[in-house]
Amino acid sequence: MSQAPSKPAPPQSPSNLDLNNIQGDILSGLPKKTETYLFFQISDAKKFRTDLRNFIPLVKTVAGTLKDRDDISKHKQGTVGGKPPLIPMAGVNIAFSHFGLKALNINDANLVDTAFLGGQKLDAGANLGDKGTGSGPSFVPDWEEPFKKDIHGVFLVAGDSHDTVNKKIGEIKQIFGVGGHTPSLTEVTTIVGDARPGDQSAHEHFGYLDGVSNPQIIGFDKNPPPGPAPVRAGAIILGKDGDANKDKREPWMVEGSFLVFRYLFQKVPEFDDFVFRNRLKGPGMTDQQGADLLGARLVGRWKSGAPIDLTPFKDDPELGRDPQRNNNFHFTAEQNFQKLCPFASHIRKTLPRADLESLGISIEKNRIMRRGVQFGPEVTKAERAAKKTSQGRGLLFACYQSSITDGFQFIQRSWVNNATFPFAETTPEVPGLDPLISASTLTDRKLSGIDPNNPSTELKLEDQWVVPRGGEYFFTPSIKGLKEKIAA
Ligand code: N7H
Repeated sequence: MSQAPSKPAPPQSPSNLDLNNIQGDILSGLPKKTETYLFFQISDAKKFRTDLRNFIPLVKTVAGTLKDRDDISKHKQGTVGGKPPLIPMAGVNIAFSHFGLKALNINDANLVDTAFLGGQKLDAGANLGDKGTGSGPSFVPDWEEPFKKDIHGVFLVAGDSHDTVNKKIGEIKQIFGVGGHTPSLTEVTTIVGDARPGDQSAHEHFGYLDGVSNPQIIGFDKNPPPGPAPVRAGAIILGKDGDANKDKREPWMVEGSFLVFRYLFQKVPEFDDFVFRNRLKGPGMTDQQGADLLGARLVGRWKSGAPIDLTPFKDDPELGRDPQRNNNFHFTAEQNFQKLCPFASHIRKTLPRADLESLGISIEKNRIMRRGVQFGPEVTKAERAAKKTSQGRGLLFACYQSSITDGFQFIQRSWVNNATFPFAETTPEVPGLDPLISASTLTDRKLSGIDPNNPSTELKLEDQWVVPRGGEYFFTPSIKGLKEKIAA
């Protein structure tokens, strides 16, 4: 499904974005039932550039992705009765780390972002709070071995099935001579993510609907549903209005975006056990309802996706699947209070909405476009019975932004890992830490607001149920950037 150059160009987006120039995953999300991340090192820079020229036509742009999505919905509409078989389809994107650009002798100083220029290994200890040994520049995170190496780049290949994706990966490997006598890159590691089976396909491994809230881009997203204010394109795309470093960008940087990748393992049976043991209790509430209520208060949404700010005590699956309503809340009804939604719940920590906006603080620059996929098998009976994980599973977390220091890094360091955010001095209780993704290296891990009737009661976080085991910061260039700089 690579893009044929002869296709008529779709109309330009009114936000002045060239949809044939921007890689597809950034704004429209490559359609996927499965996605492979192939991480590589460049072994022969000169040959890599030549090979890259042959690879560029495979890259799926936003225009190509929108066309794929349109084909998928027409295919679904045209099917009478039952679920139609999926259209064979693969989408390819590519991104480079600072170390990859360096290996290609490209000066990337005007990308400006200190997190990107230092790399995620360096950031992991001091700014993200990952476990590890040593300190400062000699910090070694407690990650899987391949991620301790310098990774130069990554191919993202998403598609309907392993067959289609693997065929596309075969094509890519052939272009770069992998397996032959003169490869221009070496594979560091390959990770396969898969949507979960059946009715859990859009849910992450703890069971919560994912991909509900992402920034709406002014001029690109037509008729944005009610919810957080749409953002200018430059919050996500470099060189556009809303990119704080717009004036510094060189032509090859424009219409690119920073990609953060995190290899996050989830301890599902342990999380479920914790939630059950600490379940909330109330008149007429079953044990399972009490556990579901606690889980919903940790996340800020029920498993159906329904936000607890709108339906605090009972799940409402219809609300959960209604895009016109499921994001239409701002935490305004309870400024400085957490009866409806705990300050430290995952979604309030990672997008505090009116908690900041009501103080006149814009959160546009902190928005990230999330594009994760699950990995690993379903929890087995044996794991459930033992209340202990024995097989690796979790989230291949990915997000795009025009600044990692204002986006992912800021959210993790200044909000998630900060017990006094949002602003404890204006709130009656100390919020505490994000129960899902705050760093295990922090002491006194706890949060308040769990019991709606006694918001000051604190819950101790006994474990870290999301364990970072790798990652890197990348830059996803435009097609022009690939052609005119990286492959030039
Ligand atoms: Fe989160 N989860 O299943 O509980 N996340 N997240 N996340 N997350 C969100 O809105 C989850 C992680 C954000 O706009 C939902 O799509 C899990 C990291 C942001 O209202 C659920 C992991 C970071 C939002 C989860 C994980 C973020 C968000 C609600 C790791 C960044 C949007 C559904 C394994 C530092 C907030 C939805 C908004 C939503 C879960 C990781 C950030 C259910 C399991 C590392 C910005």
